[in-house]
Amino acid sequence: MKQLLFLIIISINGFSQQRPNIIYIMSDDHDNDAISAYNKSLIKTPNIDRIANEGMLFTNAFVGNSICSPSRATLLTGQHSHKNGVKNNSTKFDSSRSTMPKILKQAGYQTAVIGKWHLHSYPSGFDYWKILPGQGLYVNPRIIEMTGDTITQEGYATDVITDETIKWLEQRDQTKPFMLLLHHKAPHRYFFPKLNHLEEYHKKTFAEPLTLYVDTINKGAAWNIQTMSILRDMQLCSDLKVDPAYLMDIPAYKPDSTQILYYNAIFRRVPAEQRNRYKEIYAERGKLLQQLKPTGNELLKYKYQWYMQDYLACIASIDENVGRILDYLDQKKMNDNTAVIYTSDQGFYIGENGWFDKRFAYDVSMQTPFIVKWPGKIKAGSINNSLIQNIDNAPTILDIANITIPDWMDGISLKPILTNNEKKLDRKYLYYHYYEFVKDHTVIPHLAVRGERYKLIYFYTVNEWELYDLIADPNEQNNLVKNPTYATIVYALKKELIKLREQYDDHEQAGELH
Ligand code: SGN
Ligand code: CA
Repeated sequence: MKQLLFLIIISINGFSQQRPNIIYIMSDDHDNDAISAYNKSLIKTPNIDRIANEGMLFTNAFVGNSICSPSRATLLTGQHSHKNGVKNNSTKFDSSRSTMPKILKQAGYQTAVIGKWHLHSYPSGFDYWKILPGQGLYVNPRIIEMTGDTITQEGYATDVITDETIKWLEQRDQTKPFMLLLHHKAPHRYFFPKLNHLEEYHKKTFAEPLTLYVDTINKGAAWNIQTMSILRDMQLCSDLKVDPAYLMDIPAYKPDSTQILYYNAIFRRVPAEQRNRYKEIYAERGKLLQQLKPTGNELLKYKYQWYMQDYLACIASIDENVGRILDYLDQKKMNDNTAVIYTSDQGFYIGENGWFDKRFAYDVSMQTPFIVKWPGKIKAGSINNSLIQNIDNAPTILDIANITIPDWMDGISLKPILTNNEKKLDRKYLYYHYYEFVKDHTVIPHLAVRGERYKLIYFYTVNEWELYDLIADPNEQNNLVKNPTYATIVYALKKELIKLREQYDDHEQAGELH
């Protein structure tokens, strides 16, 4: 009897230590406001919402450098950009570094990455990978295989990436737990939807953000220099797919030769049997421009709607494909032992300040969706407002797998709060450092410290500071840095910023902080 009890205890222990599978789904430039679990006014995303309904939704999830390759290097290393070496989109990730997937693989996990990679060196530390070269293509995407060969896979990128993922799930070594990175290309610029979703979304009209028409002049150097304006910088022909034929005779709209090249490159890839229908839908935009010749805010009003129609239709595909993965887990009865994370590489401007793109430490772009389900461990439908950051992703994944987190990672594990929503993270401030200054969007490099209530930003190359009260002014419109009432807050936050730089060993000169 005693022996039987002993055996039962051993097997219960063994079961509880069974290592979970982890599926990390990351899309490219998916803003929180375009997920109905966060915001009901733009789109319904029932499948992404399933993750929230069965798990935990984080309302204060941020990145440390709001741009693609840096965010991906942070996912692999749990480190801020200055430590992992990828500060901008053009730096190659040093694949000899120790990473979260390598550690998992050494511990007996099967590891895979499928989809967008964007780190300029091949994945290492993965048992299996299949990646898009560079930014990737929406239609009939090219795919680099583990042999180094590049093939063309027919179909729409979001579907293709999911098909490939399901194929891998089927053929994986079933005796091992796995960690899979499923990285979508969508809804990244040039926001190209699948035809059935465009059919639906081009008829819709979307609520405008409060700050769509704000005057961004006289708000400081960074606001003046940026080229993120939907009105000025988003291209009718390449971004909004208006046939150049409609634009050539109107000087205000006339596309340059590069934009025409982009337009032709986009449509060349579209299957011949669908091309006419796409063109027919997009011709409505061209006809309207020819007829009304809108300019200024009137033009912005239309461009915003067209942008949202395309962007949100891309997200409809993502949501559908998230549903396919969740259904697969259900069918294979893998739900109970699989943690699923849904996130993006950062937030994205969808009309706030009249902008698109990201990069800034303002909340719209510094924020990212972060939703996790892990049945039996995370209480269904929980919401958590701790300040979390993408440096936490790698430590969290390791901790979910019961693997010790190396001390060189900057982030902390979220497992204690995932498994107990009553717990609070012991963290009051987040560190932010954006570096890249390129002709795409010309955002001035900056440092920032984000607390629960206030955010201090330092555009150090032009020596300009900004302070925002995130409760009184959540849209970050009123820079309080010169207001004497806030002098002590500015002083305290500067100290916090210096402390964070010391804590994370960011010793590179960045203006005059003291
Ligand atoms: C491209 C886009 C930019 C975008 C960067 C970075 N221009 O250059 O709008 O900011 O990628 O995106 S495009 O005309 O080529 O589409 S990121 O996701 O890789 O950071
Ligand atoms: Ca991105």
